[in-house]
Amino acid sequence: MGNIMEKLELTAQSMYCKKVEELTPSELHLSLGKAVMGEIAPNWEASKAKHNNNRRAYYFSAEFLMGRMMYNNLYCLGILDDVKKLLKKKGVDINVFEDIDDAALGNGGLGRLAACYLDSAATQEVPLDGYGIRYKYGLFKQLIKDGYQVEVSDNWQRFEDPWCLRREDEAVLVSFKDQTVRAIPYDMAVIGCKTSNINTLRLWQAEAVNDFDFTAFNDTEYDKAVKEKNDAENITKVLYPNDNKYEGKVLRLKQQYFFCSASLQDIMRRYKAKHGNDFSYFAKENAIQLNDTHPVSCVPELVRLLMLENMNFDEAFEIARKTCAYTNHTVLGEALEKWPADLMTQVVPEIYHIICLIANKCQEELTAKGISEDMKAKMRIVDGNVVHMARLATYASTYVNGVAQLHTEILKDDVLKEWYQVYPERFQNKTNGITQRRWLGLCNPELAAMITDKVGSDEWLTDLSLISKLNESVNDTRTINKFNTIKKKKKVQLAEYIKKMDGYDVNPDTIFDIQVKRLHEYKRQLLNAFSIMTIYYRLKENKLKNWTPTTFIFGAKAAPGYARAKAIIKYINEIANLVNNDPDTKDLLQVYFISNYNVSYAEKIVVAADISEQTSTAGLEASGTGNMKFMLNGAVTLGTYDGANIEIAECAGEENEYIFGARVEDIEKLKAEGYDPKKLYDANPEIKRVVDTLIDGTFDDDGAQGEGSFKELHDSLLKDSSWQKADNYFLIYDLPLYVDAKIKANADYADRKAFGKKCLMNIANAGKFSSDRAIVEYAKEIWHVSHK
Ligand code: 26Q
Repeated sequence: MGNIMEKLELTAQSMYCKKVEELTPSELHLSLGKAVMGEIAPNWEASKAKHNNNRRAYYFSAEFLMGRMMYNNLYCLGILDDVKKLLKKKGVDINVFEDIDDAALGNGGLGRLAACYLDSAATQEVPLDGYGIRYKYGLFKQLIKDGYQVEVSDNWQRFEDPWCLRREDEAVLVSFKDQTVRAIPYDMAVIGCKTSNINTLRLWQAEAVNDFDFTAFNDTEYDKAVKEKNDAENITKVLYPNDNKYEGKVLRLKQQYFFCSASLQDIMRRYKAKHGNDFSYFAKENAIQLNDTHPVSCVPELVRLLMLENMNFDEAFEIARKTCAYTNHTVLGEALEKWPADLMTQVVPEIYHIICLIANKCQEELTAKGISEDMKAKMRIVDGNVVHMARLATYASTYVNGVAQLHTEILKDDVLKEWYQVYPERFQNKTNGITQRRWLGLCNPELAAMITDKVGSDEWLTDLSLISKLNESVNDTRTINKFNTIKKKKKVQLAEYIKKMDGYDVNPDTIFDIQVKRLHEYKRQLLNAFSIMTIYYRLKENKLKNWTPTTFIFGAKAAPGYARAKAIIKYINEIANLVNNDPDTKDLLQVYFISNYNVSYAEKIVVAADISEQTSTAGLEASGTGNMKFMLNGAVTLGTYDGANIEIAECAGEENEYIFGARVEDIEKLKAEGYDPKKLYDANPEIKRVVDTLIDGTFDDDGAQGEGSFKELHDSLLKDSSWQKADNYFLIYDLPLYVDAKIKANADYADRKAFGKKCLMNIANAGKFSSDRAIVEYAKEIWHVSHK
């Protein structure tokens, strides 16, 4: 500890010629970061050496949504409180680091899961290192202007980055059809909690091969040199802002191949230093986890690299298949990657060629197994001009897993049905998890202290199953009161934060009903909006008695090209404008759309919720992980039978959640019968009234007089289009059931003791949802590597 402060003083002096108390926030951030890095260097070196001597695993992911590193690293090192005190002595408030942007190198669930898994692997001493992309610009920052989303670029590196070491000496070359670039690794230390183990996240940055001395060239050469530099740097310039949507862009394909090739060359180099050219141990020593299909070019690239070592195709493929495993994160058709063959030929012809060899081998193998032509056709990896990445990943993997029980079942009997029939032994479930260090210990120290007190130690920080001891106290009035007091405190803190960030005056004496996640039709933020309008009209007409005042909080980024999602943001803001200013309802109902929802905002929000909104159409949310963060912090779930909600309700008891709406079987039945939302709408005046607020002038549709983006939303609910059925996500069917559930939750809240017990039941039974549990399952059942 003393060491860190001494190192900090020395760094401040040598870098800035300043005393610690004179540093600006960003200087302090850099100096303290560097001091921490110096402190952990010996443990990091030792962990690397240890990993190198044993079977190990790699997590390949196009996204790592790490969030702010400073507090987390100090926390995991066990020195956060001490550093806070020592800085305070110098008159520095540790909160200054809130001004430093976090690296948002991910979109949402998939990227955050990767970050939680790295954290858990480090803590559980699983030899797992991450490989990904060091985007110059992460996910855009969101402003709300006049109710609309406005995107601003995220230049996170302007604060510099003390957590990454540039490893110039380990750069490699990556070649495309008409371009070769340098891949420079940046290593981030992933610090375990209560262990000396430190893992590595290696992120690759693209740079030009030739660092020209520009001035030495004439004009044409100069332009050429600049072009080469720009073309190279463009590859890792920006994160694609799509969540759960495939987009077939050349640059995206380049990003994927770029980081896979660089990472594999890195792994091969390390392997060759140990074993020379004998690759017979490769699959015994290395496991690679593919985080969705984004890194699936890893398979043909590994085959290519092994063939360069004089192996034949069949041997090389056998090694690749034994090395890789694949996690699927979505069942949405529009999210499954299907790359046009001609585009692949344009960018990475050799890879496309190897994919064709794999596709042929697969068809031959299926023939040998006696699979029918009909089924074989459904399993083509290359089908005409289309390369099916999920099929390639499934064929070329030891294991395939879904991310919640229901999701895995849907993979087995729907999305990957044929593959399950032929290769049933490959399929596994690995229900997602979250790290309790960031998502309870760090973001809710008040609740963490109460839990430590009840459990008898803070061992739950590294073994969340111990939290079940809290079950003994769920009926205890004093414990419930204590919990309710803490929750209130977190609501006050959130209200202050919202005031600071968005300028809204939120009343912490109301129920906090919160929906924060990426904006997507299937997640049904619009359903929530409709339920609020339904309640608004009932309140105005005195049809709803005993309503406890509620604040509805939304936070969501829409992909910049997703017009409907952007229209939904505007619609929610229009509702906010109406109900927050209506004297009849403003003390009963408040609606706020907070801007720029991200990991740091999430840390303030999930701790303050009474009700967690998880309203996806049944069968469509693979798992969800936000739901787990709310549960762990003692919110009840108002949600559908979908993804991990089902397991959450199973663990906490269904009577402690508010589960509503059509289940997967119901949806299937509705589809088979020919679901007609127009009928329900015509038959139910309350539904009609609310849905029609999209077109009847209740709200301003951007001056388009009922012909703008709200009209398009209205049409999407009631009219079939060439590409989608009316009400594709079953909002109209679920709305009445949802409103009932919401009103029930509101009524139950009034009994502060009974409701507090429900919250405690959620906390006490959240043990399963630790990413420590998940990562140890991966270590044992998929990677076969060691763990604590
Ligand atoms: C693909 C191709 C081209 C451009 C973008 C993409 C792309 C990018 C991100 C496709 C999908 C994603 C993100 C998917 C995602 O976040 N899925 C979520 O994964 C979570 C972790 O398993 C689950 O909890 C969520 O249910 C799931 O939606």
